[in-house]
Amino acid sequence: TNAILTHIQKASKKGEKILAVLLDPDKSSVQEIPSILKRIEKLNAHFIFVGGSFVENGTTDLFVKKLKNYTEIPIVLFPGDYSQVSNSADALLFLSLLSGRNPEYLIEQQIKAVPYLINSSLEIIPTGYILIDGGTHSSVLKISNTTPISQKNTELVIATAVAGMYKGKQLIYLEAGSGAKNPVNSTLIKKVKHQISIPLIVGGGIKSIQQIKMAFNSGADIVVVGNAFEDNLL
Ligand code: 1GP
Repeated sequence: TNAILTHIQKASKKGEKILAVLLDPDKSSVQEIPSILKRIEKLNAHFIFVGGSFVENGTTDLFVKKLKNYTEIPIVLFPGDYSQVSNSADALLFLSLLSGRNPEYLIEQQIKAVPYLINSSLEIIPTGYILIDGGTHSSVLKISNTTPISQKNTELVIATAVAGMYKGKQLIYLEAGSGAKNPVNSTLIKKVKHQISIPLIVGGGIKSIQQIKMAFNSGADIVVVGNAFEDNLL
């Protein structure tokens, strides 16, 4: 099925905004799940993204299964590498790091993921992932060994997003990096949104309700919050 993508596309057409809370199985313990879920429901988040940069093999699956015991909120995998797959999740963002020039994150990891995905019922959503300079040395940057695009280089960010759309990506994700000092700025979100006809995800360094609203008002269809949620700022 493609229930999750259809949901996102419909919401995007209607201008309905989607808040996603990112949980890192490496940072949150399974015991904390019930209380985490209470906070997520209070925030009115529509999706739970699960993923991280350094997650041990098997941890993701246990974590997702436990979440599923307690909630109906759709779980979308946002994997840091090919091993972070769980068939208990609802969907998987099949990411290509389009801003980078490292073949490992353009195609190698995707090929390595196939044995985990080929017989699964997970909904796989082709997603163009674009790393924007958030003013901090993020773990995406470290691990992928790629250069983020400057927030000032609007033309390159737009061209990368549009190329992703032409390549058949169903979503574009503008990522300032986990814990970014500077989230993706409002002008950049507006300009990218204006040039693409597929839903736009924005994340990295968003720390307040005000910043969430700003990203939504600029044109983000989905806003992702990770650290701010984990640090109890929301
Ligand atoms: C990181 O976009 C996500 O991949 C969320 O970032 O943890 O800074 O909210 P934060």
